[in-house]
Amino acid sequence: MTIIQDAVDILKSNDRGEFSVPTHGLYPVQFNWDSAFAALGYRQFAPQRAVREVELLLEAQWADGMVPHIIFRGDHDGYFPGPDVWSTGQPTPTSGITQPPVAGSILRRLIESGVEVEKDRLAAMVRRLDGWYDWFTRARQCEDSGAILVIHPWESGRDNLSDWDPAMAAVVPDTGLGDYRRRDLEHVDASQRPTKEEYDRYLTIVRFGRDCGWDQAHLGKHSPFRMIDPGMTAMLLRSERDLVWLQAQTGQDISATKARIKRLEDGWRSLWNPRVKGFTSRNLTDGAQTDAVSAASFLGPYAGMLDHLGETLDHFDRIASQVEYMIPSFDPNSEGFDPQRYWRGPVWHVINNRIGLGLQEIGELDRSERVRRDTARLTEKSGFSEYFDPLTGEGLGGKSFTWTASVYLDWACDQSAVPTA
Ligand code: 9WN
Repeated sequence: MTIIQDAVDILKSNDRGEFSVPTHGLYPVQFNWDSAFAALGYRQFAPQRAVREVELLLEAQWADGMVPHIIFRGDHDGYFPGPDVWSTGQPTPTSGITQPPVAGSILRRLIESGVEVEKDRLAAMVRRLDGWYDWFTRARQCEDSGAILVIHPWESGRDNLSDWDPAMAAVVPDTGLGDYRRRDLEHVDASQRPTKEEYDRYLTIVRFGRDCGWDQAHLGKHSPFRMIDPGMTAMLLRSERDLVWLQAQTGQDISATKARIKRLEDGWRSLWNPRVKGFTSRNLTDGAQTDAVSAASFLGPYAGMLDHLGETLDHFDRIASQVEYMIPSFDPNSEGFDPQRYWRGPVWHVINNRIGLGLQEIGELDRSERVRRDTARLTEKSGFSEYFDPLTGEGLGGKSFTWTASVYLDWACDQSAVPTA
């Protein structure tokens, strides 16, 4: 009971009224997919607060349909890069890129579990989701394959994944960046965060976006970093399927969504890498496919895609026999695996949650239970850290994390112990 109470307390302490912060200090702003996961947690004890979290996130939508990755609300002074660096010119300042679109899938979960939302209000949210997903087809979809690309590592939500290394090495750091003060290192040990070389390149890509006035179609074609991402492709595909459900609830037309789903299914299939026998990323600039499995390689079932399931589960079992806690963000057998550095190996509750749900839905119950139990054990051993070492279970990065608490409450812990609203 006390761990459950701790999770609730963390959500309450990171609540800023109508939006939540991922954690106090390190991330004092609203983040896109963090907010979606926050709603999962609020659902348990404040269902209407959960709805408002998703609604406010969607209200930051740009005129072109994009829902940005950061919305600078409230006191955001401690976050770098701030609104002046992004310089997007939005009425409420935002970053200029997006993040994995899990908000719609979580909105469906709210409604399906009985949270009541007035019909017109829900319909407005569903239209915004439709606009966002349609934006992906215009600004982030590969014309030939239908897969989804990211134009900045931050867009993927998996910032310093080893997959991005070759494409990042090709980004020539802007010589005019000058000295800048990284605020993240005031909160987290440098050994657990991206390096200075990576930050220089992150900021170089931001400058490129700013210099083209955040013309999203231009960025999709010319950003110095363009990686086709199985994570983004799978999460968008799942969101589109959940959008069909939401559109049906609100009497909206589903035909365009259905057509987009077909393209995305082809896109997911195009990421199959026969050398690795897994779904991997690809550099759009030179066509090179990444020869390593990452946690996103296991998102097929979540996206409703069962192609090459046997080979995918073989990788799952191999990795499961190598680590104490599933699922490392990057294959422990691959060069570039680092169990402590951010997205290069650590376990993240949110990714476990999505993969675990997918496995459960297709009846892979032993494997989904392994993921769920490992997620719970991590928190029961090391609390509500941002991410965890898959070998030792040590909690890493920021502490008192909103999405870690949410996933624990909504899915990982013994559900019969959670008090309902
Ligand atoms: C940059 C907030 C965000 C998450 C991302 C995670 C990390 C930001 C950062 O924190 O990214 O976007 O400053 O490192 O990688 O997934 O949404 O929790």
